[in-house]
Amino acid sequence: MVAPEISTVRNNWQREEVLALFNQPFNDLMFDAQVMHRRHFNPNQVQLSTLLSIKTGACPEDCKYCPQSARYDTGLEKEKLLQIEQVIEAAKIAKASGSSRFCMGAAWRSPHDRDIPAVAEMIREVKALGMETCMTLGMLSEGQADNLARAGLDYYNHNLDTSKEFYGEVITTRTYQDRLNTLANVRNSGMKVCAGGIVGMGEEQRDRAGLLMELANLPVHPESVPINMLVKVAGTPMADQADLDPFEFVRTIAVARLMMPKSYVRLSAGREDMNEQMQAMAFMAGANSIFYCDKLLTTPNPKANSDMQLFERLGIAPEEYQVDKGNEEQAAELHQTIAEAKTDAMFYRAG
Ligand code: SAM
Ligand code: DTB
Ligand code: SF4
Repeated sequence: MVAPEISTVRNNWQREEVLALFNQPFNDLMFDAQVMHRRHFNPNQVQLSTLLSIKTGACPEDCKYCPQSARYDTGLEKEKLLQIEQVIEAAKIAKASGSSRFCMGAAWRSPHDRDIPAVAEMIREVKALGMETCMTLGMLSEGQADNLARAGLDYYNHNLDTSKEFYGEVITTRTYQDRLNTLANVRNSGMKVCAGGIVGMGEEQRDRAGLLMELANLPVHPESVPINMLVKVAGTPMADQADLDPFEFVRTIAVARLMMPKSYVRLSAGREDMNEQMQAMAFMAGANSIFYCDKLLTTPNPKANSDMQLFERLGIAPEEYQVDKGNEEQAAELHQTIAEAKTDAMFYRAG
C-alpha cells in the first residue's frame, strides 16, 4: 500500500528516504508507483513529444556525454541555426505522426540575445500549427526567459543531469548553481519547467537519488521530468561506460513517480537500446511521456510505427491530440499513420 505520507506533493525530501524508496523489493516499489500514478493520471495514456535539433554541434561546453561538444570528435556534422521553413516542415510531420509537443534544441551554452527573434518566430509558427512548444537552448537570463515566454513558449527544458556531488565528473564549464538559476528564471517567467537528468553515466545510486531529490525539492515540481538513459556515443568520454542494470533504470522512474506524483515523467533518450519489455515496465512504473519519431537530437530513436505497434499491444493511447477543427486533411493523415501502425502490428504478430 502507498504510505499516506508519500501520497502528497512534497518539497522536503531527504536522501536517506529516497534511498529507502529505491531499495524496496522491486514488486513493492512498482506497486506503489503504479497506485500513485493512477491517483493523478490515466494509466493508459502517454504523451508524445518530438525533438528537432535547430542548431547542431560545435558547442563550447564540455558535457562528457554529449556528441555535440566541440571538444570531442564524434564525426557529427555541425549545422547553423535552421531556417524557419525547415522547422515548420519538421513540425508538420511530427503533428501528422500524432505528436502533441514539438521540442527544439540548440547546441548552445546559452542563446545570444541576437538569436532570440529567430527562435521567437519558430515558437509562433509551431504554435500556429496547433502544437505545444518546448525549447532547450542552454542557460537563460531572466530577460531571455521573459522574451521566450512572451513569444508563447509553453515549456523550457534544462536538465540538472545528475546529483550535485557527481556533477563535477560530468561537466566543468558551467556549475550546478548556473542550472538552478536558469530553472528559477524559467519558473518566474511563467513558462512550464521541463527538468530531469541522465542515468547510466557511472554514477552511484546515491547520485540518482540526489538528482531526484534536487528536482523534487525545487519550490514547484517541474511539470515534465525527462529521465534519459545515457546514449553512448563514440568519441565522447562516456562511449565505453558500463551498462546500468535495467531494473535500476526502472526503479529510477518509479521513484521519480512517487516523489513528483503530478509531473509527467518522460522515458527519454536511450529507448533505442531498450527492449519492449523494459519500456512496458517503465510505463508500469509511472512513465507517461516519450520522445517520439525516429530521431532524438542527433542520435536515433525508435520509429513512430514501432512505437504505435507497442502502444497497440499494451492498450496505450497517445495523450489527446488536438486536431484543429475543420482541418480534415490533418486528421486523415493522423488516422492513416495509426492505421498503418495497426497493419504492421498484425504482420508483426503473425511473424
Ligand atoms: N545545449 C543545451 C543544454 O545543454 O542545456 C540544450 C541541448 S542538450 C543536448 C539537452 C540535454 O540532452 C542535456 O542536458 C542532456 O541531459 C541530454 N543529452 C545530451 N546528450 C545525451 C546523451 N548522449 N545521452 C542522454 N542524454 C543526453
Ligand atoms: C532531454 O532530457 N533529452 C533530450 C531533450 N531533453 C533535449 C535530448 C536527448 C539527446 C540524446 C543525444 C542526442 O540525440 O544528441
Ligand atoms: Fe552543449 Fe548542451 Fe551538449 Fe552540453 S549538452 S555539450 S551544453 S549541446
